[in-house]
Amino acid sequence: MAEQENIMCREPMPDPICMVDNINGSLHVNTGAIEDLYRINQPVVVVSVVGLYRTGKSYLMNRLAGKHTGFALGSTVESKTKGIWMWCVPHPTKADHTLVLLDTEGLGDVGKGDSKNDAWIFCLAVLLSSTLVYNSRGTIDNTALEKLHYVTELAEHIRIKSPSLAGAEDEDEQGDSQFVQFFPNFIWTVRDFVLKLVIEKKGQVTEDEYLDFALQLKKGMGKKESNYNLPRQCIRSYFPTRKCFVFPLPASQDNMAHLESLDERDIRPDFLKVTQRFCDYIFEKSNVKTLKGGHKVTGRMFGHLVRLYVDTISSGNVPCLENAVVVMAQIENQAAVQEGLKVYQSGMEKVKFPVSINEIAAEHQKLSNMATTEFMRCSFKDEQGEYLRKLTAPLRYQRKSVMICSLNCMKR
Ligand SMILES: Nc1nc2c(ncn2[C@@H]2O[C@H](COP(=O)(O)OP(=O)(O)OP(=O)(O)O)[C@@H](O)[C@H]2O)c(=O)[nH]1
Ligand SMILES: [Mg+2]
Repeated sequence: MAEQENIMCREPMPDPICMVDNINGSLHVNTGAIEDLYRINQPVVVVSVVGLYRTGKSYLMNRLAGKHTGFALGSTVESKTKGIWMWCVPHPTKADHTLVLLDTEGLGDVGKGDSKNDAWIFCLAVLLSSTLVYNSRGTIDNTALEKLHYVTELAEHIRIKSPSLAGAEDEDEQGDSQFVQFFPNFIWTVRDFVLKLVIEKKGQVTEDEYLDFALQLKKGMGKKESNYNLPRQCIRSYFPTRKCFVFPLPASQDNMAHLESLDERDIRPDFLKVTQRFCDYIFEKSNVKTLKGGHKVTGRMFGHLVRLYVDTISSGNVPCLENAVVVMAQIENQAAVQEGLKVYQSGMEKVKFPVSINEIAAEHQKLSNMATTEFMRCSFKDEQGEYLRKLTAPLRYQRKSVMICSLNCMKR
């Protein structure tokens, strides 16, 4: 396992890979990407970017990867990124962690015109990431917030508890009031911001104050007020933290069309400064992805999680956080049993027979303890001890057979 853990350090993924294909409005996992994830045993920090198409999302993600190229940009008006692309890189500041960058298909593409499909892409980004970056151009005005209507639809697209697991007393848990406990941190990146950060009543404000100002609610209960307030209320109540970065234009008009290949000297220093602050913030503050209950997600588990959520959505069902924990626990605990058995077996293979009955009994005990420790390290939520029994039963059987083996060897 230690050797596998180093895979990301020795062989970082050289290029992004498509993780979720979007074919004719239906989502499918790309097995190659999932297999890449299965090989990562490090905890993952997952950062995804969402937002309207052609707003510089892929460019920003490349910056987070510390590269000029990677996620494909394209310089025409047509949308470029399709589905969800993934890039796993060693975390720049957290040793033994992998940073998973998810670049998503632009929302609101007129050529596609499928807002239901857009809503699922948005929903997947929310479900999968530990930090969600919402990217837009211009200003955070009412139009920008109306375009973020996907956030108001999340309550229809995500369940906390499975209907079969929820009792009557859990009805409250079915609502969106619990989202904040499980949702990613939220960052709004505003691109090509050319105004001054000044608010009439407050004077100069910070980027975060600007976002808070844009998210202020209107008084009144009328339809107009509630339409205005809904996306703002959702952003305020669903995400545990909010942060805003405003980016100036990155280069002169002439250079904008080939931004990707521009020399760093031709990028405006004030753009580079914000980009640096943005990247530093993500590297420092983005947490390891966790499941409901707080269990840390490794690359391997993340692969299972992607498969589970995408399969659920493509089969017409609503993804459920509680179900995900149950499924993850089954997969991880089964693997934990195997890891435990491996520890026992590799230890026993080193014993040089013949050995006395007492010695083999002591060795069995020592290796069983090591196997159990390994199981405990890898397993989670084995509350009824179901999987621990799947380890201890074969170990008991092993005890008998090594004792017999020892006796036979001694007789010879
Ligand atoms: N004006 C401006 N252009 C940018 C910025 N960042 C990138 N671009 C350019 O805008 C175009 C689109 O950038 P992408 O990063 O591909 O945008 P996207 O949001 O990923 O686009 P889709 O994948 O189609 O949704 C490219 O030509 C980029 O070079 C920016 O901050 N401002
Ligand atoms: Mg893109």
